[in-house]
Parts: sequence; structure tokens; C-alpha cells
Amino acid sequence: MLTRRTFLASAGATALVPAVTDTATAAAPSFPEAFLWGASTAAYQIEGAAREDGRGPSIWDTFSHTPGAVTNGDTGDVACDHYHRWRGDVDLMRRACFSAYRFSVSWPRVLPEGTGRVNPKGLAFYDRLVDGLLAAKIRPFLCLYHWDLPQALQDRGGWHNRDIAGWFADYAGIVADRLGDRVADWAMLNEPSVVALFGHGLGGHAPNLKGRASFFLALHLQNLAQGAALARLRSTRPDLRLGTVLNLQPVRPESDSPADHQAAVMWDAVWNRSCIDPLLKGSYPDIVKGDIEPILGHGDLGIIHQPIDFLGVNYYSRMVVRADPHGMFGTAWGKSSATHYTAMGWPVEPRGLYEQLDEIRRHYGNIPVYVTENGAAYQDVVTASDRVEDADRVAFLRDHLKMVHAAISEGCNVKGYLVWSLLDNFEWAFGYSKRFGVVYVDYPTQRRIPKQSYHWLAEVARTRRLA
Ligand code: GCO
Repeated sequence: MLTRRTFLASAGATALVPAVTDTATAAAPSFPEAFLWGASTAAYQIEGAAREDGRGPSIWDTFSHTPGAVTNGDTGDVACDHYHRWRGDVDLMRRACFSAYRFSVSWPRVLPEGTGRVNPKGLAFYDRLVDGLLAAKIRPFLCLYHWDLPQALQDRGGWHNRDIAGWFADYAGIVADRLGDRVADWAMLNEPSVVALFGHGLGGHAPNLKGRASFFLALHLQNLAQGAALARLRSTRPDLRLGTVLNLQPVRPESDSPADHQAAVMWDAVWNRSCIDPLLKGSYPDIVKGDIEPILGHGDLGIIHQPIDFLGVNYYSRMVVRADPHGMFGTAWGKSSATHYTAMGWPVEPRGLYEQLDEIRRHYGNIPVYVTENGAAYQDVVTASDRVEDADRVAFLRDHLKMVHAAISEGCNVKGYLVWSLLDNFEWAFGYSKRFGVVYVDYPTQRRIPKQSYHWLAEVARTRRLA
């Protein structure tokens, strides 16, 4: 079975776009004063306190407790214990001169059954966190959905039940009523194509469903729910800045053959354009219309096509595909030409980030963009002197930030960069075996050890320069 790992491990590409000009990359890059620096996290990956203060179960609780589902049987029951240690974690960001932080709200912490009864203690947690962030002069970016659907809603069909558009809009309204006076920036979803592909298409993530029709239904209903929530918040809270977070990856054919080119067009439509096009252009790509039309309700596209104030872009690598008549979409992963790989097996391809930002400038109205995730897992080691010398991660971040700088120099509307992630955390099906943090977490003691990359990023945030 393809997992997220094998899938991305075979991604990668030769550069098929014009090289970034030397002038854009050569000078010691300095970033605009208003540029935001920070980190992203997600509730299930860091909070822990899974059964505390009235939180209901999510599909990731169910999945992680299923024998064999997650590496080493790891679960998010305790995670980074951020639910109790958030003050120290906010302080780590303050000391790093971070000006922004994207976190997600756990839907089942706020609404244990997904709809109906609100859990006051759940909302109170985010209330404290937001106040703590503001006191530390860190701008909160709140994401409403980072994959932890209430299990009670999964039991009612989850992302396969059209009612979810209303459930999600109601939940968005409840959170905004409580936090909208202090949180200005609201992202609806995180990476709907990952939820659709690994949760509902290939399997490997909660709720572990499979099939092409299942994939498209989950994708379409996430788009619909996102549109419903955007419309709800736009009408009730016109003062908020609304957006969403997509994982966009330039797709390249493995060879020049027409079949591989066709596979790349298909995969780009499935992975990238079926999310961004309906939202920003009001239509699905032609090549997937046969899949979408049978599930498209009257008026759906009007609901999905909403103005947004910003787009969050998560970027890790390009993707290479080739034609394969046996693949779910007639595609298979092609061979990467990259020379470096992270501990996830993902190719290191900083230029792909430039290409993606440039694509948004040229084809999507140069909408304001935050890089809401970028980072890498490496085999971090704590030295005898209690340090983590993650020079590979520093190089990764520096090379990608150079590309962000190049994109800005060429007119891309990039407003900030949030590293994935602040802390080592629960990396979904890989559990705690992959470390993405700029801060090391010693799980048995929950001790935090800022890595070399943390100190490096802090210096960049402080000086706005890439040393
Ligand atoms: C994603 C999620 C994060 C991951 C990160 C590393 O992109 O899958 O947004 O939750 O942990 O991307 O895989």
C-alpha cells in the first residue's frame, strides 16, 4: 500500500521552470519589516490531555488506538502535553522573536459530540492561549480544522455526509463568537487534499477509508464546508481576516512522454487544483469533472467560491508522476532527481517553493500568502552537553527562505513564514518517530531543548536577514 511516506519519497523533479535570477538570491537577503516570522502546530499533534476537561474523542484517537495503525503504537493521548505546558511553549516563541503562531482548535474539545453541546472548558483553554499569545506580542493565526474530526461526526458519515457543511459552519461560528474579538486571522482547513487522499482515498490516516469516489466526495465536501464556514464568518464577523491552508506542490512528469505529461496534468488537478480552483475561480479542473459532477449539488460552486483575505501555503517538496493505468488516478509516483532527502524520505527541493509562490502570483491573482508550513524531519541527537546541532535543518530552512526572498523580490505577495514545527510532535502515522521541531522534546520528561535551528531562526526573525 502506498503511504504518505512512499508517496512523497518518490516525488521530486528536475527544474522545468526558469531559474530564479541571480540578483534575487545573491545579495544577503533581508525581509520586509512587516514580514511575519513564527511557527505552526496542530492540536492533536501537541496538546495531549485527550480525555481531560470534557474533550470528546476524535477520529485520530480512534485511529491511533487501532493496533498497527501508527508506528510503535503511539497515540496523541499525551503528545507534548501542550495543554498544560502552553505557557512555556509561548515563551519559547517570544524568546525566538516570533511575531506569529498558527495553532489549530480541536473541534471535539469545543464540541465533544461535534454539534450541539459546547464544552466551556474546551473554549476556555483557547481563551487562555490566545491571551498568552497577545501578551507575548505574537499574532495568533487560528486554524479550525487540522484533521481531528469528532468521532461522533464520523459515526454520522463524517466527510461523506453533506450535512457536514452546516456542522462545520456552526462550529466556526461558536469559536469565532468566543475568540473573534482577539484573533484576527482565521484559517478554515488544513490540507484538504491530504485528508481526502490518505484519510479517504488510499488509506493510512484516519478514518482510513479507500477508493476514488470516496476521495472525491471527501474533497468536495471539505471544499463545501470551507465555503459555508467562510460565508458564515464573513456575514457574522466582517472584521476578521479569513483564509485557508493548502499544501500545494508543483507537479512534474517523470519523462517527456505524452502519457507522463497527461499523468502530471491529472495529478496536479487531483492534488492541487481541485482545492484551489473551486475556491478562487469557482470551478473544478476539466479533467476531474467526470468525478465531481455526480456529487455536485445545485449551488455548491457558489458556496465554495468565496473571497479570501489570505492563503496559507504548506510546502515540503515537488511531486514527480508517471502514467500508470493501474493507479487510482491513472498515475504513479515517478523518480526524483533530488540529491538530498529528509528523514521522511522526502526530497529536498527549495526551488519548488519559489515555483509554487510564483504560480500563485501568476495564476491566482497574487493573493496574500503566508507560508504556513515548511520544515524537515531529521535524525536529531542530543549531545552530552545537552545540545541539538541540527545543521541539516538549518540548511533546509535557509535554502527555502532564500526562495521565499526571491519570490518576494519578483513580486510575490508573501507576508510571512511559519516553520513546521515549533516542537517535535505526533507525526500522524509515524507517531513520535519523526522529529520536525525547532525545539527538541524529550517525551519521557517533556523537557524542551531548543535546537540550533531554533537559535538560527530566532536570529533571522530578530534581524530579518538570512545570515
Ligand atoms: C501536514 C500537516 C502537518 C504535518 C507536517 C509534516 O502537512 O501533514 O499539516 O500536520 O505534521 O506537514 O508532515
